[in-house]
Amino acid sequence: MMDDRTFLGLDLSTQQLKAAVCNDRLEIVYEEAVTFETDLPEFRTQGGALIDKVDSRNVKAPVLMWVKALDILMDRLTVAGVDFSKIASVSGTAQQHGSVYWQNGANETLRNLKPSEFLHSQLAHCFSLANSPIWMDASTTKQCKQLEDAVGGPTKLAEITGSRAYERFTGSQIAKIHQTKPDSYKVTERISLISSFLCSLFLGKVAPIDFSDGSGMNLMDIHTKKWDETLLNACAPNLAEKLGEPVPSYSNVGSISNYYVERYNFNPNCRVIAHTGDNPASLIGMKLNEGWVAVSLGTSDTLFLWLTEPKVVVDGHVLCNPVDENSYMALLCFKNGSLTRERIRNTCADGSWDIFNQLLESTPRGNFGNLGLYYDIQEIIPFLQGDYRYNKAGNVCKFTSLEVEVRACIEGQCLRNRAYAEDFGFQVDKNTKILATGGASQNKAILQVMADVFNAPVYVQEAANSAVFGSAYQAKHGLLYENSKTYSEITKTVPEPILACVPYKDAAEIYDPMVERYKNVIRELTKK
Ligand code: XUL
Repeated sequence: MMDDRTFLGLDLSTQQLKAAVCNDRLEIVYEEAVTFETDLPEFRTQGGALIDKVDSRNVKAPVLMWVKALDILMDRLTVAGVDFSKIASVSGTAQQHGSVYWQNGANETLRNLKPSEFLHSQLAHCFSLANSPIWMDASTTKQCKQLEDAVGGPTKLAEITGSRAYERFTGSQIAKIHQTKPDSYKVTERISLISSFLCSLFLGKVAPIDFSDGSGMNLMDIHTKKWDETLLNACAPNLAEKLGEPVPSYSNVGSISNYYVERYNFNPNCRVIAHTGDNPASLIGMKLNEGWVAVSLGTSDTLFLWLTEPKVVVDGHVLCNPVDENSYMALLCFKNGSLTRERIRNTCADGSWDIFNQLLESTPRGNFGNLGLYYDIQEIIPFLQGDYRYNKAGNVCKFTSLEVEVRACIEGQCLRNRAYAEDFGFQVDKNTKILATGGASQNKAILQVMADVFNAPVYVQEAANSAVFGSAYQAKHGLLYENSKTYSEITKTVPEPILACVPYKDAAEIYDPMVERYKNVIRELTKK
C-alpha cells in the first residue's frame, strides 16, 4: 500500500497551472499543464495577466480563470490515467503576493460543492473582486509609504516583516482595495493568497495562509509568525479575521473535500497540506540546504539562500523557510537576467551562444581590470538603468573589444549575485556550493565564471520545474512530518545535482577584491 501511494503537487504560476504526480520515491510519474492564454482565451489575458491599457502599473488576473484551469487540469490528469485513489496527499504552490477576495457566503459554498458540477460554475459568485491583483502590479506606491510610516520607516518594516514595502506585496494591495473599492472590501468574508486560495479549492473551505507565503505580504512579523497589529490596522479594518491565523508551511490542514472523493475517486483519507509561494516551493524542489546558494538564471535572475537568522536588509527579502519553522530564506530578484545576456550576445557575438562562449573563454579571469554593469530595464536592486563601464583605473570608459564586453557582462552579473548574497551575511567558505537552474544554467562558460566569482563549485539541477516538484515533495513531507520525518530524509531519493564546474586556483585572489570594487561602484552610483 505504501509502495504504490502517490503525491500530487500543483503550481498556479503566472502563465500556467501545472500538476506533477510523484511516486513514493519522489519520481515524477505524471505531469500536466493548462496554459491560461491559449487554453482559456475567453479571459483575454496576456500570459495569464490583464495589464491595464491606461496605466500599465495595474496588473490583475481573473480568479475564475484559475478555477476553470483546475477543472480542465483535473480532466487532463484523468485522461492521462492518474489513479486518484492512490494519492496520499496534495500540496501546491502559486505565484507569490497576489490576493483573492472571497465574498460573504463563499465558505459555505466551498463546504457544499456538488460533485456533479464543475467548480467554476459553482464558484462563479463567490468572489467580491473578479480580478485579483498579482505580483506584476506596481500601482501601490502610496499605500507602501503608508505602511512604512505606520511602523517608523522602511528599515523598521524590513526588521518586522523581512522586507521594506514593495508595491507587489499583499499588504499595500489590500490597503488599495479597501481605499478604492470600499464596497467590495465590506462584502469580503475572507482574503486568501493565491496559494491558500488553491488550497481552499482542495480543502472545501477557506485554507490558512502559510508562514512562507505570508512573509511576502509586509504584514506578518517573521519572528513571531503572527500578524503585526499595527500593520493590519494601517492596512484595512477587520483584517485579522479576514486573513485567519497563519500556519507552518508543511501543515496537514485537513482531508480532501468530498467533491474530489465523489467526482474523481480520491481516497477520503487523502490529506491536504498547506500551499505556499513559488519561490519557497522552488527551495524545496531544489533540496536547498545550508551552505548552498541557488541561482536561477531566467528572464529575471533569482537568488535563494537558506538563512538560520533573519538578517535585516532593505534590498531583497527574508521569508520564513517552508521546511524548517526556525529557519529563513533570502530571496533576491534581479530583472536584468537573460534579456541582458541576449542583448550582449546579439551585439557582440552575432546572436550566437557559441561565439559568445568563445569570446568569454578567450579573456582572462578579471577581464584586465575592466568592470561592466548592464541594466536594460529599470533594475530592482540596485535601482539603476543603463550601461556602466569602468577601466582598470576606475575611470568611465568604452570597451574596445567584443571579448571584454562579453566577459564584463557575465562577470558583472556574477559579482552582483555574490555582493548581494553577502549583504545577507553569506560568506564563501570551503563548504559553499552553488546550485544553478533555469535556461542559462546549460551554458558551461557562464557557469565557469560563476564558480570563479564565488570561488565555489557549481552544480546543475536537471529538473526545470522546481516549484511544482517542490510542492509534490512537500505533500509527502507534510504527511510524514508528524512521524518525525525530516525534509532531508524524505527527499533523499531525489537525485543529487550534478557537478558542472570547479573554480580555478587563483579565483579568490582575483575576485575577492573585485567584489569589493563592485560594491563601491554601486554605492557611488546609487548615492542620493
Ligand atoms: C517574488 C515574485 C515573483 C512571483 C512570481 O517576490 O514576485 O517571483 O513569485 O513568480
